[in-house]
Amino acid sequence: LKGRDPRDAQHLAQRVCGICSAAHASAASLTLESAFRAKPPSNGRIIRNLVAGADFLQSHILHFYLLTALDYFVGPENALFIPRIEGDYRLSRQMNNEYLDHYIRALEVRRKIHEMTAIFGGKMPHHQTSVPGGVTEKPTVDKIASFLWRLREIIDFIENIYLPDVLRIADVYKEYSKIGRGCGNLLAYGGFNLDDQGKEKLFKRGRFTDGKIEIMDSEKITEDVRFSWYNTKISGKNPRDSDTFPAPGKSGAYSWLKSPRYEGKPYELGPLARMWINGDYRKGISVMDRHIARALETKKIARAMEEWVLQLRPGKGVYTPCKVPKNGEGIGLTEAPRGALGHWIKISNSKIERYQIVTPSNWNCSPRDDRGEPGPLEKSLIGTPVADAENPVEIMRIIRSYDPCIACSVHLIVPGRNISEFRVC
Ligand code: NFE
Repeated sequence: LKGRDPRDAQHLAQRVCGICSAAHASAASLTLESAFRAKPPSNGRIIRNLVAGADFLQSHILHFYLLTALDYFVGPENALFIPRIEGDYRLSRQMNNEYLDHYIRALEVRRKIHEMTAIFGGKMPHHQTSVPGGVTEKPTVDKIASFLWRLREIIDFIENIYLPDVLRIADVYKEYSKIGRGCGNLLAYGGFNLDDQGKEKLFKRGRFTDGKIEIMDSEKITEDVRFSWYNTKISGKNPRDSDTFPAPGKSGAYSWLKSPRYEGKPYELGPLARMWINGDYRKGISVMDRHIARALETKKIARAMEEWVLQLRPGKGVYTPCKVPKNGEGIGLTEAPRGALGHWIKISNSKIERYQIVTPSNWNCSPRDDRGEPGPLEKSLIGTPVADAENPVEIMRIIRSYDPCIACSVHLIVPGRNISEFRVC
């Protein structure tokens, strides 16, 4: 991003990821609008919400069926599903077959949701519609109808298949409502603007610590790097002033992630944090609470999208013209499927001088900070009883409850032992 025209940011920043790219488009657009002092008109705001909302739906359904369900049900004996970690799989044969059927249906459901993104965004991933000042796609009656009929089919899947499946798993694997708690602090930037001033949001901004809901002030966010492979001189800075100097092989370091902290403390981000801070779900903090909150959130967003799409006004504007300033700074705080997402920009001579991104998985999977305090996911694992060290299924279930961006590449290694090799095709 450095040295580029700032208006490239939302296209380049989306390439951070193929799953949560729409969230990066939203964050980058908000960041540029804060630097350009621009606001989108209602149609622009709503189309962005619809595209971001579709990204949440596909991502949460992806996570449950394709990334974590195989921690709880047994797939068929073919190369797609084996080798598997052996474990205490408890579903009856009939339930197991139902989950397999739903796993396959989830592929089709995701395809339809990608089509919803494409209606207003041109394609998925890395859509084209979001620009500072609004969007490039105009609403028409055709597009609204196309979006809505797909959405209604998706809502049917969410309410009658996904949510009941999650609740059944939570019932069968009851003790997972007691383990994997982590740091116990929750934080959300808030997301999905419900008015053009950005005052009211579907999910509120805030944090939960020591049993209380508190305000969230982005100035109190810092990034530590004592245990990360980055030059230590950047440690403890706010992302606005921070930088990224790789230091591979740094002594004592064990991660390429930095350690974002709020007032020096680790915070868990994600659907459970959002739903908790919003007052929508406050049962507990555990593996199953994360899954349940994620499924309930999917339903909440889908139902809200049903209202939003009908608020679009064909024939009205989608974009407010704005200019790149010679110098300026901007910040964009929003929500990605995996939690609060922040972008920070500094513009000099109408070019990007500095661009920092702090992703939610970065908070959740962060290594120890400058005070030696572990990140949320690491804390969740410490002290977890593992029945069979050769097949640590408990560890996999805890890690994937966070839906880390690394879910498909979680591998466990034992120091001193050879890394296993698997044939994948
Ligand atoms: Ni790659 Fe992402 C989400 C972001 S990473 S999936 O959601 O930002 O935490």
